[in-house]
Amino acid sequence: MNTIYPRATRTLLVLLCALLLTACGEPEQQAQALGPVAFHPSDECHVCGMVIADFPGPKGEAVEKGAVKKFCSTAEMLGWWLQPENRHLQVKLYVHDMGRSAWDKPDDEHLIDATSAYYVAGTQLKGAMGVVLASFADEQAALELASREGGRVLRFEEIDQAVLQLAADMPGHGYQHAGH
Ligand code: CU1
Repeated sequence: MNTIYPRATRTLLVLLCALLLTACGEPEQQAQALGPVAFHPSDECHVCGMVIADFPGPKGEAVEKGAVKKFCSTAEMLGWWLQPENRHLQVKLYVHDMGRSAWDKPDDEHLIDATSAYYVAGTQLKGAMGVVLASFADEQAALELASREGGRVLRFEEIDQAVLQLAADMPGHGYQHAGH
C-alpha cells in the first residue's frame, strides 16, 4: 500500500528520479554541441604543420571540448584518428561535403559528420598530404565522382592504414608519414 511514504515524500522521490534522468542525458547533449568550426587562412595542419588553405580538396577537423584540431586533408585527419592514443578522445570529426563545394575551395558552410560520410579513394584529383579521399554527405554524389574520375566509394569504418598507405604506392603521391 501507499502508506510507507507520505504523499510529499513520494512527490520528492519522483522529482529526484526526474533530475537524475536529466543529469544522465547531459553528456550526450554536450557532445552534440561540439559543432564544426570554420577554417582560417592561417590555420596549420595538426599533423604536418602546413598551411591548410594552400591546398585544394576536402579538409578535416576534430572538435572536442575547448579544443579544435585541423587537418590539411581528410586522410591526415583519419590517419590521426586511427592512432590508438587518439581513439579514446571524445571528439567529433568533420569533413567538407564536396557535393556542395568547389574542389579548390571547400566550403566551411558544408562541414559534415565524418563518421557518416562517403569517401571516394583512387581518383586523380589533387589534394594535400596523404591519399586523396573525396568526402560526400550524399552517396549518389560519391558514386558519380567515382564513375567519372575512377575510384571506389568507402565508408568511414572501411578506412584503415592500408587505405591511407595507397598514397605511397601511387606515382605523384609519394608522401608518407614516418612514425605517425
Ligand atoms: Cu597535413
